Amino acid sequence: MRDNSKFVGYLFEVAWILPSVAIPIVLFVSVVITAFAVGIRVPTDVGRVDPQALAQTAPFDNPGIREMAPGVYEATVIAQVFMFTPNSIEVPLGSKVTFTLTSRDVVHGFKIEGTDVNGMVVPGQITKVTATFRRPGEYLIVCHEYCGGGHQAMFGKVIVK
Ligand SMILES: [Cu+2]
Repeated sequence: MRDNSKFVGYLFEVAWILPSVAIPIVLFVSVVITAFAVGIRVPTDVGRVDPQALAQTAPFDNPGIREMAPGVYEATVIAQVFMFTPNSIEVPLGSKVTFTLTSRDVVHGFKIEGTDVNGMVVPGQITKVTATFRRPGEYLIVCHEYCGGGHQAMFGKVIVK
């Protein structure tokens, strides 16, 4: 009687140990498969750039705003601790602006208040986000990925006139 209950206890232990070993293995294998076999990419993966060579790589060698067509702009912005370059972008009312972003150092965020622009800026990756500014005023750009001790001071603005 006593031996039998020990055996049942052993079965219960095995019944818990097997899944607790198997589940992490299944998770690890699925991460490896999705990373290498399925080719999972970061969102808005539009290209890569060497973060050490931004000064020599277009368009990041010349950050700023460019008019591509009437009312259509392209803004090249570099994020780094703890600033955006350029820090202030001015466009006319109704402009459609595509932001081409990358980071010089660590992961940053790029959120423009009052728009649906909300991107991650990853070193080595190019991020593109687009917004149309239909309301005049100042739109705050904030870094919303914690990037270090001065993170709360990392912001910029879009001025729409
Ligand atoms: Cu930040």
